Amino acid sequence: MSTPSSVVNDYLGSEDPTQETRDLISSLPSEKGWLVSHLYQFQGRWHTQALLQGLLECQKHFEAKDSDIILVTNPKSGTTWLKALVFSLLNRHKFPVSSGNHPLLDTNPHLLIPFLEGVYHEFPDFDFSKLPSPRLMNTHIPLLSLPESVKSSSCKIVYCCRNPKDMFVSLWHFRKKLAPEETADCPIEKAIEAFCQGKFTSGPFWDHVLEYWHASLENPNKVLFVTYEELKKQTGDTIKKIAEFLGCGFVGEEEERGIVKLCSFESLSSSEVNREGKLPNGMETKAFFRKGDVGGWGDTL
Ligand code: PAP
Repeated sequence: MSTPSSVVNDYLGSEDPTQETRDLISSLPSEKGWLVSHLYQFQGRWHTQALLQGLLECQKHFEAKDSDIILVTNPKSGTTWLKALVFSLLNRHKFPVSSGNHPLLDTNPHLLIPFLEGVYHEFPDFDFSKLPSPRLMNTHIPLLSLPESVKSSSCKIVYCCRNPKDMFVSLWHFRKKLAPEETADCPIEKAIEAFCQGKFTSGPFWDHVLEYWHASLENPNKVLFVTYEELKKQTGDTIKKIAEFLGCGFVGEEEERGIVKLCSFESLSSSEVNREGKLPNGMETKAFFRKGDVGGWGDTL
């Protein structure tokens, strides 16, 4: 059985990198991490060893199609929620939200939508070309490190940003919940300092956000920029905005209300699969649901 720290190792800090990654990693700047034991700087951004390994495989092998949809976030910025929302939106005719047997009722959103660099890390030979069209995927990869085909194709990117204070607190609790032994004694002051220096998965924060923000201004048909806070305040309107951007047709009032309810924090976090389930790597699904608040960072440190 996986222990909490081995789960984190599976997810974030591979024990067994390929020779190519080992050679590359040995040449990169590295820092002792606060989330995992070490972070590595590649193309100016910080990565865990495992996700860097996945990123390199992704850069080498992923071929984007014009019909692809890629959800991009900094970690702990609404990934799980956005996955649930866009999955329900795209599949609303195949799986009507009010049908009572929707996949989200018994499957964690992370199992419905592949995490690009995570899959490439765990299964470097995974054949993405076999996924049904339109392929829906997610990533934390910074814009400048995306595979070339993502940039040159007409695939669509939905980017979700969150207030960095809430994001940091969420990441801090996520780490604490999983308590990797090697970083358990890192005080929060040190973690905040490291976070502000951009030292976390896919950091620095503002580089990640601003690159996608500028891309959304330069190419609004390719990149849509939304925020966690906007999603919280106006979930229905934001779903409609995403639907329009993805060209997936008119969303009726009832459908919209059904998606909002099905994907709400209360609904997702209370289902059995998200209270007691585990991902294949052993990570508990409840680790992705804590408070789901806006601006709660000050109360929860
Ligand atoms: P990931 O990037 O590792 O996949 P992600 O889903 O972005 O994680 O982050 C989890 C955060 O989203 C948690 O925030 P918190 O720690 O501040 O509470 C989690 O509670 C929140 N979250 C998950 N699902 C929802 C939802 N349906 N609505 C609102 N917030 C949600």
